[in-house]
Amino acid sequence: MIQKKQHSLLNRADLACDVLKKHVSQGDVIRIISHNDADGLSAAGIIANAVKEEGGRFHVSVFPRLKDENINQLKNEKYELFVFCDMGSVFLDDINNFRSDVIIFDHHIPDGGGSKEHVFHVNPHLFGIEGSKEISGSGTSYLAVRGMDKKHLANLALVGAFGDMQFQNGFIGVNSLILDEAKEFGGLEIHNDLKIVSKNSEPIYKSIAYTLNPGLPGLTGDLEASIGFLEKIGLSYGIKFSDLEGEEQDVLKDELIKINPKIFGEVFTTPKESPELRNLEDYGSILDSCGKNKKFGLGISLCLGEREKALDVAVDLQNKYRNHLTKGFDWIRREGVVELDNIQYMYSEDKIIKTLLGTIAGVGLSIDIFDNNKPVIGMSRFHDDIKISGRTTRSLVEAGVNLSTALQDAALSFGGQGGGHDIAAGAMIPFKEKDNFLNLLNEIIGNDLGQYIEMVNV
Ligand SMILES: [Mn+2]
Repeated sequence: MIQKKQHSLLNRADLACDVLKKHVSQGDVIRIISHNDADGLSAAGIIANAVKEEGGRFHVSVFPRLKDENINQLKNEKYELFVFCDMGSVFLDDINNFRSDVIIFDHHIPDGGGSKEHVFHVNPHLFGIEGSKEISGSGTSYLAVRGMDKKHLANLALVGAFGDMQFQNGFIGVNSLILDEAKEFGGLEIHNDLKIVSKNSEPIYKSIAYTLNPGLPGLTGDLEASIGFLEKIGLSYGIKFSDLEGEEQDVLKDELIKINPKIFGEVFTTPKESPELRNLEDYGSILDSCGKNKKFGLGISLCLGEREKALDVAVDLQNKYRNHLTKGFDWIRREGVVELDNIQYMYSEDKIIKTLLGTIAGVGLSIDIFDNNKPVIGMSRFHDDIKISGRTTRSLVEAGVNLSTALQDAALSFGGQGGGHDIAAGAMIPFKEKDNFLNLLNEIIGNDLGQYIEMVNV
């Protein structure tokens, strides 16, 4: 059933749809601006597909983060319609000053303030809908092209939702509406199966070792352990999961469920798609690799249906990333973390590991390579600064830990800055304050937990 607030969002999207259609029919080149992650690339892909199918033209630019200078430059470009995807809501004030029509499809919390007549702001938060769980940037973009008879693009909207980690034991809110349309118009199928990655395209030992969500303790990030595990249960490790006999698949299923029951659940596939992209989560991870490697055009091409060579290149990028991550896990298993009373931290100057510390921290907590009773802090040096990525567990958050405020407070004390979410946050501090920062953070987390510990001691 569609709720009233969802109706209001859909109505706003329909307005945007009319604007988009008008400019395409006038022959205007549609200027698309989007974010570099899986959600942003899917969002841009949805709009680009719709424009292309209507015989229109577009020009896409992708940014890791929208900056003032980007906005200023865009403002001076001579286009009749700008479409911002998965970003833009916090720049509403500046975007109001654009001379042409603008559509914003975003799901991040807006800055407040209204939009001028020529700015069409489509954002779930404007209608009381939670944009971090109920709809992604690509979902928001999709809502506008539904009205152009483009419901076959619903799959791509879910690719973005997966990329944004909006699937938590199911899709809710507007995402479930999009899911229904993907089943009806996009050929999407759902069945219960093992949630290991690249089942149709990689040998099983890689499918297992490269599975990050849900994590498999003892196997995730460890190719050798995966080979050993498969040999022990009598399966040949070098063939694809999809090529195993039914009975063999059942053996593997039973053994993996013993390690983590969450490894069995709903899997979303488009059977007619290329093997590498058949699973929507795999599709999202390939787009993510394109984004991380700044191959934005490649990501958009995939969304537009290009396969063969483009797909080979994208899969190579994904493999490169997976290789790096495996090396990162080898590194942390070998080196271990430094333990303080209330936090544990790792530090690297390696140029590859530096970029992976957030993922290693988050996934590491789910596969028991860290002490689950302390937040994990990743630190890496960038010139005279240290970049910090912190991750903790849901149960520590419930016990009082808030990494966002802890990292922010500790960083501000030493001339840095920080923030994020209670469970995952980041900061930047001057290099020379490394030890002072760690001591203060250790104290803050101790205080966060203090009340809880006293209660337990009583
Ligand atoms: Mn997003």
